[in-house]
Amino acid sequence: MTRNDARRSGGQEQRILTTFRWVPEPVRGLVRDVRVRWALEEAGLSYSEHLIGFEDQDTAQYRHLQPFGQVPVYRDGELELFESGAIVLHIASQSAALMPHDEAGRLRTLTWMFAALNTVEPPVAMLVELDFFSAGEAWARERRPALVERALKRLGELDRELEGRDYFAGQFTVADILMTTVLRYLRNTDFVSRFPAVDAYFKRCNARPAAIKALADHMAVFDAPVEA
Ligand SMILES: N[C@@H](CCC(=O)N[C@@H](CS)C(=O)NCC(=O)O)C(=O)O
Repeated sequence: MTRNDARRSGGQEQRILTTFRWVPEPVRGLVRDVRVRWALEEAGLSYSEHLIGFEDQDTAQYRHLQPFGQVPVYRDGELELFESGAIVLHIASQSAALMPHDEAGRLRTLTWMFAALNTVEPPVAMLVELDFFSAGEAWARERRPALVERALKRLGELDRELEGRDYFAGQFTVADILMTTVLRYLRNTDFVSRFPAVDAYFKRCNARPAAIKALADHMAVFDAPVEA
């Protein structure tokens, strides 16, 4: 539920998601605020948006909230958080829809959250950043095959892991939000579709109503007139 939905219901928002009001077309849908929106939708928690521009990233006020000048930033009442993983973990701690109650299930979920952010995201992000920002460079053409190989290796490992199960931690959890948004970075390639279990998983997660709503709300920001 975004600011506009909340306004319609007359709500006063204590949760505020800060993200960019504009990003270039090729990265729309990939900005990490989508993770937070998705987690909030799954948890049924309403929030409002605070939109910033690139010119705000280096202000002392913003660096106080986000030391690296990045998005997303999230406020929940008095609590200010940065790092999308930490933010969705906080949201998951408020909802059984995102995190099992039992300790073994919670630890399985944490393990797969770290796997998404620490083991799968780096090789995928390296390849995608190269394709987005350096595609025409001679050095990038030389470097790319090794990065492709690394990303495909990870996808193969995920594929084996997903055989015979729908989600990484037994049931749908916040770890699947992180993993799906990482896999989405590869949307300009056919890599995900080469691995049947990963492909089915990716489609299964993206088909969730909360995922669809989160992405639509993220994209709606770029259609809105820019406020003076
Ligand atoms: N590890 C951080 C990464 C945040 C990040 O890279 N955000 C991007 C948008 S998805 C950003 O703000 N890029 C602009 C910049 O780094 O200056 C997180 O997960 O929150």
